[in-house]
Amino acid sequence: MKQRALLVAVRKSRSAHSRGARSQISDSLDELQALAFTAGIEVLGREIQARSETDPALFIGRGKADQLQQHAQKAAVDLLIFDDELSPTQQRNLERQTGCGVLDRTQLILSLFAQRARTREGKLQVELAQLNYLRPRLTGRGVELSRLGGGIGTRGPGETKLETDRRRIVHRIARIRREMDHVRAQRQLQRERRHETAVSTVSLVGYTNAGKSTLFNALTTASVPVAPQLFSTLDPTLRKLQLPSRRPALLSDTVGFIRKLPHTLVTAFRATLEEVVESDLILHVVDRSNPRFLEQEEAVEQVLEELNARAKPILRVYNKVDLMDSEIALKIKDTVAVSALTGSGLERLLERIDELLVRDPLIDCLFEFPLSEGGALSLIQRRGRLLDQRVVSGMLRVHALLPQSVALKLQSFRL
Ligand SMILES: Nc1nc2c(ncn2[C@@H]2O[C@H](COP(=O)(O)OP(=O)(O)OP(=O)(O)O)[C@@H](O)[C@H]2O)c(=O)[nH]1
Ligand SMILES: [Mg+2]
Repeated sequence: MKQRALLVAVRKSRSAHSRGARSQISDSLDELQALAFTAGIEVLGREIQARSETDPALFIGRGKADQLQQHAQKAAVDLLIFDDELSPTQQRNLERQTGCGVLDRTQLILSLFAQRARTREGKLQVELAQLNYLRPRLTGRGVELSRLGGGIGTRGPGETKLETDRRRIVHRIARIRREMDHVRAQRQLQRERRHETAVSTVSLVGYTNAGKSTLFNALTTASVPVAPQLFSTLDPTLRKLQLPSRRPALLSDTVGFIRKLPHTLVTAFRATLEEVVESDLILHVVDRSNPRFLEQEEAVEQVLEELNARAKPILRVYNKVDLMDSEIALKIKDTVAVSALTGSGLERLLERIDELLVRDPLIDCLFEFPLSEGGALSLIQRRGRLLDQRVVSGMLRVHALLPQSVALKLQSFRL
């Protein structure tokens, strides 16, 4: 049977009168509702409480919690879903106070990911995120149960079990980490091999539902599943991209981002997301027809920042322009406007990708090394062309022609 839920949010009353805060909350709740829907949960309504601060024990006010409890009883609500992350204590207190199951946005996203993961790697990553989320929460409960179990120092029956649970989690986390390290090493190896064969890689990133997979299919004639749902893609896929210049390139499709993406997920999906960070070009796909596209862009940029990928060449691709007024679509500058669905703009996009993929061009560089820096010189000899070397006032001065990637490694010695 479908679970029935109410969505709950707190609006900081300091900003109660600003229309911005109101519409921001309602957008965020729209999205939470979409997440719930995707997870197969029926949403019956929303409750927004204005407060100056969230309550440390209940997140919302006690009166509001009582009201929710009555409401839940009348309407047979099973679940309360909070739009912000709850502390373990708040979650427990709320469950006790209202008699409903309580979830926060992070947990909802985590369980959605768990439902979606298909490959072994995807499943491991989600499990890792869940365990990391659970761990501090178990400890919190342990403290409380040990108090129930008697005086300080005595071991309550609950505590023993929790200790074993906790230890089991720690072990499992360590094991998954080892397996993921293995996966990462393998991917790294594959990337290096691609690097050697001078195949450029291009990654699609973007807000969930922006149309990444549709664009991926349109550009590569692959058939990755596409759906009007959040997080339809979790596992990365790689396909050959046919560029106008006929240079070899690979395109990768991957998991979408969302506002308030749980940090544990970003960390857990590192192996997948490294593909993005290490690609030669990032295509940031934006659903330009969404009235909230600017905020979505910003959320994606924040994640890229977290991944240290902001310095990469990024091309913004405004998608779904078929849904827009053609006047406005024409005014879009500095980005490529496309419709992955109708195919309009795709030729121009491929040309732009080609222009931006200057695969590791050679750079003329002048360096100054301390004489002890022998490794740098041998790197230059292996990977570039040494034009001149001489000692100038106790330092080794080197003139060389180097691929950009190598030059970057020695950046701190550049003159
Ligand atoms: N009208 C229109 N719809 C599009 C376009 N591109 C994608 N869509 C639709 O947008 C929805 C989401 O597309 P996907 O390609 O699954 O989006 P995604 O970014 O891969 O989403 P996730 O993998 O869930 O993060 C689907 O219903 C697509 O048919 C477009 O250019 N125009
Ligand atoms: Mg997708």
